[in-house]
Amino acid sequence: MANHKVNSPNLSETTIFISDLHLCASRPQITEAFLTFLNTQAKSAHALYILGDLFEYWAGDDDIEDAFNKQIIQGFKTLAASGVSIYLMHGNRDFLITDDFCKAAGIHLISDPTLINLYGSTALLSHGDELCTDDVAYQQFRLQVRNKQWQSEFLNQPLQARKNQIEAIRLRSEQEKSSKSAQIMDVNQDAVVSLLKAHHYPDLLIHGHTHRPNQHQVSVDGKSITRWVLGDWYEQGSYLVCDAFGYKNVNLNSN
Ligand code: LP5
Ligand code: MN
Repeated sequence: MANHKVNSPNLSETTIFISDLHLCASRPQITEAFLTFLNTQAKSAHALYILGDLFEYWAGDDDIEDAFNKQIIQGFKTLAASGVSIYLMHGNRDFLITDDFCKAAGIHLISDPTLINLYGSTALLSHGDELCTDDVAYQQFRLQVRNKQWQSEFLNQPLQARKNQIEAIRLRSEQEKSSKSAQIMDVNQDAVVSLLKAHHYPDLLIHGHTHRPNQHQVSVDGKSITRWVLGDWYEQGSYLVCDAFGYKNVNLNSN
């Protein structure tokens, strides 16, 4: 584990970060792994942060009655009832999640970005898609679908009609991604630096979205800031666990 500055830490506490689970009924193995994770590793944590893209996509909170979604909600509810604080940030797939889902699941919705105190260090949390500024087509799409007026018109349509449109956008997104370079779909360094400056040089930036789990050192005005990129849950689950002594990445299969 890396060393970190510590102010009056609770030595036994841990905080877990995950993102990009892309949960859906058609990937039962990862669903099973996630529900087991909630019932084991997450249960022994003080807090669980989900930094976006919990679901493959979210068409609106009127979908909380769906059997698959109910199963996930129940998993969170049980975890929250055991005393773990659960925080959820929107990703580019599930930004339509609102209070109904969060209340049912016992989750606190947090903004992107959110700055937290992590055992004496400052950690800035983000999904990460907004940092991919070279992906101009995506940023234009993002601007459109994050518009509140657009969202309320979209949500006025029947649930199945919304799902059909999202499936069509998903196909288009996959087609377009296949002709975008890896560099275009990564974070832009200037965007990272601007964000870190705007948030007064936190010790740590934790984000997901790019599915390129890694630890980078970013130099900003003479300060060295760690940028931690979380992995996705397509092949196997992984999570970042932090305590007063530092942080480490854990892959579920190698437990
Ligand atoms: O998710 P990921 O990592 O595979 O790809 C993202 C970007 N793609 C997306 C699209 C989502 O995957 C699917 C939509 C989510 C559902 C949200 C619900 C509400 C919206 C309903 C819309 C009808 O986010 C991808 C990035 C990639 O990350 C890497 O950063 O490249 O971006 C794209 O591929 C977007 C295309 O480049 C542009 C798509 C234009 C589509 C325009 C259709 C017309 C507009 C309809 C109304 C908005
Ligand atoms: Mn994403």
